[in-house]
Amino acid sequence: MNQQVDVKKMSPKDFETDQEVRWCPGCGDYAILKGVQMALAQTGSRPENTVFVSGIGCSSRFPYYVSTYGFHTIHGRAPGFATGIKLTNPDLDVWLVTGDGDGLSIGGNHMLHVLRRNVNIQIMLFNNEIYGLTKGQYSPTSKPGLKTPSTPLGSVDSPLSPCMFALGAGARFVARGIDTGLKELPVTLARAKDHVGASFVEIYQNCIVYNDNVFGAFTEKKTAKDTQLYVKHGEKMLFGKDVAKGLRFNTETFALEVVTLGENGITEDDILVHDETNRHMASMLCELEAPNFPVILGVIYCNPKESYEQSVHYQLDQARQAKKADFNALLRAGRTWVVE
Ligand SMILES: Cc1ncc(C[n+]2csc(CCOP(=O)(O)OP(=O)(O)O)c2C)c(N)n1
Ligand code: SF4
Repeated sequence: MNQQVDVKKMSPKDFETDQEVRWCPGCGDYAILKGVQMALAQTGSRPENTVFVSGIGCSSRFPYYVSTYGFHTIHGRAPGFATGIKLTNPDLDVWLVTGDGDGLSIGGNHMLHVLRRNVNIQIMLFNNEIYGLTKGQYSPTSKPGLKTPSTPLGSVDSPLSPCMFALGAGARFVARGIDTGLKELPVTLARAKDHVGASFVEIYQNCIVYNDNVFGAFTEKKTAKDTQLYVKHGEKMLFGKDVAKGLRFNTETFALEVVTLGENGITEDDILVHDETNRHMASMLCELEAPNFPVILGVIYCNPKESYEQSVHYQLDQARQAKKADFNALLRAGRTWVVE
């Protein structure tokens, strides 16, 4: 007879480990860790069913600090490991942790393919616009002009937008959060976990040592309401201290613009409603930058389709059903040689 066993309700503390945390005091990674532990508890995750996979970097030390299974793998290659884990055991909940250097420079190619294939995993890309672990070289997301040991005269590179990259690669779930946004981040991560297919979440993370306050233009608490817009499906894209500003689509410039309610005849009817299934809208939202626009946070795009491992296992099942396996026939098939 089957015995009913009570499953213990997990709290964020249950996902803590006894490992010595090796991040600098004040690093944004601490807050993200907390946000992830909150999300795991909220979504009823089970440690024995959850795996964290990372590459190399400060952010990639993450698996040591969550009490689940974990793999600290090789530079930029976490997507390959995560794909293998998910394919062999689709019941596991797989999270991938990477940095802007790990995931978009050395691992850019791997990131592209895990998104294009739509492997059902959660990808968190901690964007601090710098290589933290290797002591502050510029990264693919660094702002032009940034002076670092590898760009002593200032970077002349055009930076990459992680969310635009994800959309371009075919991602069906694209979201954004901030390390300190502990009210919203667990909600966004819970949505990522629910999504079937690759979910890409860019998290702005402050590296206090090598790129401190690089996101200050929109993370300052005092001005956050005027510089951040947390989008929700089906809701008007309004923001600002008095919720009097909003985003409107300008049909002449074919672009989004910030308007103020009550000015020049603007009413709530002019303000766009967020439709997370609209890819065109998502790409316009991802491109908005401070200080002229609010930075868009939350679930920007969500439009599920069959995941990679679902397609692979379906194909295998079909192949198994279509043919009767005959091991002896297989052994005798083709040419054989007799060694004398
Ligand atoms: C093959 C290889 N090349 C280079 C390095 C050196 N390296 C270690 S971490 C890292 C980048 C880390 O930057 P990022 O991914 O942005 O993570 P952060 O440390 O900022 O969290 C590099 C280049 C390495 N370990 N292995
Ligand atoms: S170097 Fe930067 S990213 Fe790395 S632990 Fe220190 S503050 Fe965090």
